[in-house]
Amino acid sequence: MATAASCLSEVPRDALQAQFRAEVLQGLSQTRKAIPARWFYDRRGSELFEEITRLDEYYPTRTEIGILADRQDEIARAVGSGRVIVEFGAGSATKTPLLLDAAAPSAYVPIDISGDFLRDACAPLEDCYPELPIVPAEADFMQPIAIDALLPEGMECERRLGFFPGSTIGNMEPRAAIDLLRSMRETLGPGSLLLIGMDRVKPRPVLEAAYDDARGVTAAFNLNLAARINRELDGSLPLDALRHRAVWNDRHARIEMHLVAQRDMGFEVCGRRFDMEEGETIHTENSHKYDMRSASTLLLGGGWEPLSTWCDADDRFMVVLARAMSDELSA
Ligand code: AVI
Repeated sequence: MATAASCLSEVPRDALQAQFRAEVLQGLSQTRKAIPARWFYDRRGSELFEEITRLDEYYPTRTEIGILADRQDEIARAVGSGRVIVEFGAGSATKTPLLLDAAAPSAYVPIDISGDFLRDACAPLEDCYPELPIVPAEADFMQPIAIDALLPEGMECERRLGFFPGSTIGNMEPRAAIDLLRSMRETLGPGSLLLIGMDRVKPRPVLEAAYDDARGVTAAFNLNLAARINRELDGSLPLDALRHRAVWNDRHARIEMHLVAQRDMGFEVCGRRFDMEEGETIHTENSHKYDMRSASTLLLGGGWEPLSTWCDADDRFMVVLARAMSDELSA
């Protein structure tokens, strides 16, 4: 009885395109040029990211899958069965079934801004879990979402488990991450739990290799953002004169990705002219890494009290289960 297809709200393509344009123009106008990482993910960018997750150097995906698989029984005991699972981002074919098998949910609600990815993610799950109500929501999960309106009758007030794997939280500045965690708490409601993947701080060479692989897939992923600007915003960024750089910033505990100008250059985007000097960069991504204390501080700031943490044997990655705090405690 899979009941896919009721979508909460279409995010109009025009609105998204206008936002892309505004954020690129604003980001390139700053003294330190920067473009939000979420614009990496057009179709080509998403394909390249999938390729990244299979690279030898990129440990997070397979390490998180290993934790979810090895600790399935413990996770099952900790979350209990019969919750509505709300996944933030379209479900991944490898991670989501591990949780669906462990938690035996009453319904599964994947939320993603891209209807295409939602449909691709839901189709195989509908085949594998024919009895499970699957309710995709095409929406921006950065904002609170009224889940009740989507759920089959009688399921509105069931307790929920949020699932946010992949350490995607790390791509946000701490303040934005806290806002997102608060918004998730509102979406999920009182009594809810959150299972979240968080990448751990580790030696610089391991981190820098994960974001600058030998085959150049991450470089292509980074450069695709400039190519996307050229394609969609009538840009003339000289792709051959931009180079990928991934560097560990110890002060902020994050990997930063930049596009570095190899020579002085001028280019246009949407009819506006921009200049870069040789060595100047466009900052394209932050990927924050956490230790136990910083993970816990972030979650508490977002209104979530950590209950359990599972790590791999080498302490590369952690999966944290947290409980929604009451309004008085989290204020
Ligand atoms: C999606 N996100 C968690 C990835 C990360 O590791 O920060 C994005 C990525 N950027 C380069 N490689 C992977």
